Amino acid sequence: MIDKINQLVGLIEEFAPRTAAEVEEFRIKILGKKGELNAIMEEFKKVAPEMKRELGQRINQLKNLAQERIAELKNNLAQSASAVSSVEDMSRPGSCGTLGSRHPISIVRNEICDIFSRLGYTVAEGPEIEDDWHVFSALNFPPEHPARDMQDTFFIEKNPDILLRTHTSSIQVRTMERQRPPIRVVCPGRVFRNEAISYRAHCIFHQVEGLYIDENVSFADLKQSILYFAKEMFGEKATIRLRPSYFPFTEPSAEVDVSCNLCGGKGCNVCKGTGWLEIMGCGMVDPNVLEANGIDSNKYSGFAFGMGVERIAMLKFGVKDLRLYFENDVRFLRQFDSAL
Ligand code: 2U9
Repeated sequence: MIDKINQLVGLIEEFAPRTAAEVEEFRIKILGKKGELNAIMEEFKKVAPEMKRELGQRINQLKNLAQERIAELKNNLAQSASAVSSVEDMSRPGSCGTLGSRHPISIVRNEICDIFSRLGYTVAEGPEIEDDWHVFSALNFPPEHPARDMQDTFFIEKNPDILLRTHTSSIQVRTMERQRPPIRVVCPGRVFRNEAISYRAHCIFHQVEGLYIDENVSFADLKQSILYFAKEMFGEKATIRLRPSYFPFTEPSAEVDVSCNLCGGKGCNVCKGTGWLEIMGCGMVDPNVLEANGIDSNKYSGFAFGMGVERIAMLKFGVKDLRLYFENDVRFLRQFDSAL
């Protein structure tokens, strides 16, 4: 009997099944009603009393070993089965990371550039750290102009000729350096001004400016281009009005208002009862600017315009506080998914 027990211990220890079915078959063979263990128990009844104690312990050990080994084998096979199926099941749907949404400023900047692209404009970009010539002098700013003041512009302390651009007009200046007319370009980018931060002002904001230079470009061309832009951006019903203004780089200059798309021009709290919303500035390029950039002002004329992207996005999406654009709170950003 002791030989039979030792033989079964060896069998259990060496058993190496490949499937759960083989384990179950083995369990029945050892622990089942008609299995090896019960056969031993039958024989045990006939054992002499002085042998019972030692043999009883050996049988118990055999039973525990069989139960533990079978449980262990079942568990191992179940684990490797799930690992294999997750690697091999190529039909399982892929896991998809959560998608972000485009920032409202990017959405509106792209839309502005797309609208002017449809009128034949190309898009140009340029450096954020600029020099005095490209930001001020080439644009007809006199040396004593207040925009050059430290109160308005961020200068590099060691070299006051180097500064953060206050408008993207410097890109148009760089375009004129490389390209002869006809020039038709829109210039998006970040600009920097020494402003206190509030719901309606920030020291960093985004602009898109445009420049069109060719022979016989007129104020009528400017007005019609801006009207096309307004209708594309705010809807077919949009109309515009121009109010006289002043910029060093354009003459004549104007501020552009679009009819309020909320009240349809009747007057509401968004347009402060006027029926109009200011969207941009524009004008005919000052002949001094053309000449400073090597373009013959007797042969060529041009118009330019500039707008703040935050302002257009505020009007389009009804954003009331400009600081929201810079906080990157996902609850704010997620609202623009559908605008993609
Ligand atoms: C060149 C010549 C002329 C660009 C222009 C404006 C009018 C304008 C403001 C709108 C709101 C800036 O973001 S804002 O504060 N811009 O009103 N910008 S004309 O004129 C140019 C540019 C380049 C060579």
